[in-house]
Amino acid sequence: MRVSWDIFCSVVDNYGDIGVTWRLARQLVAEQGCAVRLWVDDLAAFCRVCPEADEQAAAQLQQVVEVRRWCADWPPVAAADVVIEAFACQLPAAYIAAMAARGRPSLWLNLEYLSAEDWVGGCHALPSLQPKGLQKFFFFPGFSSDTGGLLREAGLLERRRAFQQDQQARQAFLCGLGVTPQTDARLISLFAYENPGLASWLDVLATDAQPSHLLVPEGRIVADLLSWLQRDALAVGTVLVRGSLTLQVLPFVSQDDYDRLLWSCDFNAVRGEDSFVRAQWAGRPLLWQIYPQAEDAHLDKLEAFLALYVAALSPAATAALLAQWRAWSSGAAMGSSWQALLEVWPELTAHAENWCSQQAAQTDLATALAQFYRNWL
Ligand code: TRH
Repeated sequence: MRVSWDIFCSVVDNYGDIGVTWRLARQLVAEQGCAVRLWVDDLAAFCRVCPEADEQAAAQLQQVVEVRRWCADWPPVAAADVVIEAFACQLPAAYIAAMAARGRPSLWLNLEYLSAEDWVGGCHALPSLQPKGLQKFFFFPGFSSDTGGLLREAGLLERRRAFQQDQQARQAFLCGLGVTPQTDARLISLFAYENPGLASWLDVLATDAQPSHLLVPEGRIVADLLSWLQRDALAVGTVLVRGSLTLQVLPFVSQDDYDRLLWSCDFNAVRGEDSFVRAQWAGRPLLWQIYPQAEDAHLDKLEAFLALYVAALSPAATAALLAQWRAWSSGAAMGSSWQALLEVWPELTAHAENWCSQQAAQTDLATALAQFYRNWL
């Protein structure tokens, strides 16, 4: 009998909640042989990361994952062997009752947001007693061996490296997106929240000696791009040139194509949680815009990750990277930190690959979850 999993995803905003749970669901099916239902309360968000999905369907099978619309009117369903409430979303009361009513109650896991903070290792896998004999555990993804690790599909890095070594594959992929960069252009992807610092970065790219080609998936940062361009609109696919800088807005693509986009670029600006992890697996220098939280709580998380990420860098590369990431996450001017970064570019490029290999030595999150269930039995 296949182990059954129910994953509950309530979309708070953006695409990280659905992005993480969809990726995890696919991996549990493909690699752990599980039967997975993914309950999503916002199918429009799901359709962004899985464009072939049907926004209207109450139930659909996508890549062998049963995707169910999670609506207030909860249907009576049997509870699964393992239940994941993603990011502390509230399970339906009737479903909790069904978990407890099983011969052997379901294993209940709260999958937490990713953080590099020290306390995470101490809280990972801690139980919390629930009524009716149920046990809930807190499962923390993370960067160290005392956490649940990161989402990483089997063979991902081998596929990524093969793609990066195959110039034709890269060219064909980019061409399919309507992107034909100049041969000497630095290719940069930009997935970001609104950021007043963008204009200063674009200024410096436009006057740089080396050409850059900036690819911007449709989304929140486009308004800042338009204001720098002094335009009202920019259709997807249109190519604009300002000095050394070529700009292009791209369509929002499937998760797998977004991976290929990250693999194709020399530098990736990413945000939130899932794209941040994917940029690390791309093995290329990256810039992270952390999801902003009330009272600047996100800045501690940023510093915690930076402390890990710069540990093996030279003082010059450390200074350049810290300055750039801190500036980007606070909306400050980016010109001088970008210039400093260019000075240490080869070191950062090598470091991105080393960091990727170091992180890949950890057990991945889906495997860790499946192991946790087996040990719990
Ligand atoms: O969309 P986000 O800003 O999500 C955020 C974070 O997860 C944050 O922690 C959370 O609190 C908040 O949502 C509610 O960034 P993130 O996490 O990178 O998610 C984006 C997803 O979209 C990711 O799975 C990659 C995917 N994606 C595509 O599939 N195609 C695309 O073209 C792009 C640009 C992204």
